[in-house]
Amino acid sequence: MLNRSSTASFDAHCLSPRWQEPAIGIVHLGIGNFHRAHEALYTEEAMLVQTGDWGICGVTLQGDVSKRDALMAQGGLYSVVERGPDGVRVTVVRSLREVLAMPFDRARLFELLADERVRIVSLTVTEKGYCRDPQTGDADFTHPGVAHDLAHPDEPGTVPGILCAGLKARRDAGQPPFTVLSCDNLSHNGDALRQAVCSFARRLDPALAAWIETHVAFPSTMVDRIVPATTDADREAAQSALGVRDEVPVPCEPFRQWVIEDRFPAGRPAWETAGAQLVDDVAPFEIAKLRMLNATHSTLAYLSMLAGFETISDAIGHAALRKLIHAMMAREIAPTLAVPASFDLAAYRDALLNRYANPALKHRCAQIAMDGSQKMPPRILSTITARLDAGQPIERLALAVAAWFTFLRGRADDGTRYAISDPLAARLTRAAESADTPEHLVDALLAVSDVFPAALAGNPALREALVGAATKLASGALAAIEEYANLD
Ligand code: CS2
Repeated sequence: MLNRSSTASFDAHCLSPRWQEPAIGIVHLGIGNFHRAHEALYTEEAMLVQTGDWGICGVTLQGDVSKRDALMAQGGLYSVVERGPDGVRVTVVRSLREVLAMPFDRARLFELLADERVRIVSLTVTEKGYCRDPQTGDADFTHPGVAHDLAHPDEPGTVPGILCAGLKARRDAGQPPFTVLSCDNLSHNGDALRQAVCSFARRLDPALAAWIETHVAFPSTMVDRIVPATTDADREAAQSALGVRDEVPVPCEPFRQWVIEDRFPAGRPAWETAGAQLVDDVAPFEIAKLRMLNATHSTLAYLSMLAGFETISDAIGHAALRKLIHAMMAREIAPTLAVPASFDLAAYRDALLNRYANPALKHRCAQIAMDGSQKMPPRILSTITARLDAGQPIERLALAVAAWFTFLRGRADDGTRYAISDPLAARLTRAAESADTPEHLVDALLAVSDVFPAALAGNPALREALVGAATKLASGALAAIEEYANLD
């Protein structure tokens, strides 16, 4: 099994023999596959160019002791299995030094958050992990976890609660705060997190909220790498390359990108040496990625769940679906994006289509289809709103939303049943299952105000486009794909 004391067999798969074990300087909340194939790798590469104590302590917030135990049994080591059209490359990553599982390891987490040597707390907790009220952007005070953390601020379990408790410890000890770095797919992710944390702190201790507002940096980032769930094929690929067993490898595509707003008062790894782009304003990159990549990913996922394509590469291999996705980006999404002149949107679009076609990745549509209530607003509804405001057509985008609605009935066109995984699953499936016509389906789901703000839900052009698309989908996704691929 991989471990830190016997690297001989897999030395050739480490990035460099010149590795010095760093002390922990980053606590990362949400130690899923994405972080391990992205920030942890950038951080390792950066430390190889410029030494520094930027070891990572990863935290799982779901009480997943099996993940902690599997990683700790390997001393935090794991391999990244990069799968490209031309083959597989396996790299052992060493920057992860410790793994904790909340709530079991709370004392150790708070010891680290209070420790001045921890200068960054980063996050990949997915959209729902922010516990935001979708209407106001403040922490959602009706969320049971948030209510618990307000009543028991010393035993927090949510992101706003944990960050406030950690920042309070710094302030009370007269120490500088850590920088808080969101790496999730939210629009303006730094500002969104700052608002959730400060609104939570205001309820608890207004002076703490004021201190956070003045002293804590929440830079925004755009993160990009397609990272599926681990399968046995990845364990086998790692073992055959390394000669030892890795129980927790991470598969990913060769491509990766990280654009970071450069505001780190307490310092940061030299991530730019590993290819990260440090910029003054991330917004154009972030919005382009959400609206082009994540939006078309979700569209492919919902249409595929209905039509029966298992992976993104299967879906994009279907000629009409590829044509539809190309047109959706070219005709409906790209024209809404204000990007710098140097950002070539046509090249970006074509590169995305090539990344989707990677046959080695096996990115399952069911994985992307999760949490639609959290994903649709920033990925697709933002573009729909911009186009409706400008009086522009939205047919293809409406097909994407109608595909999500139809997906929420819980069965594919061939009758296969699947589960809906979403924080709003109960409400969404009740609405979808009770509808007996496309009109009812659209009306029942437009009424979910956590997803559709009143102004959007009441827009007649949106309703008409959704009813049209839902009607087509009712007679089969493949036929709807053909028809929408050939729109003028
Ligand atoms: C995907 C993303 O699962 C999803 O919803 O759209 O995880 C996507 O693979 C990444 O954002 C790519 O950077």
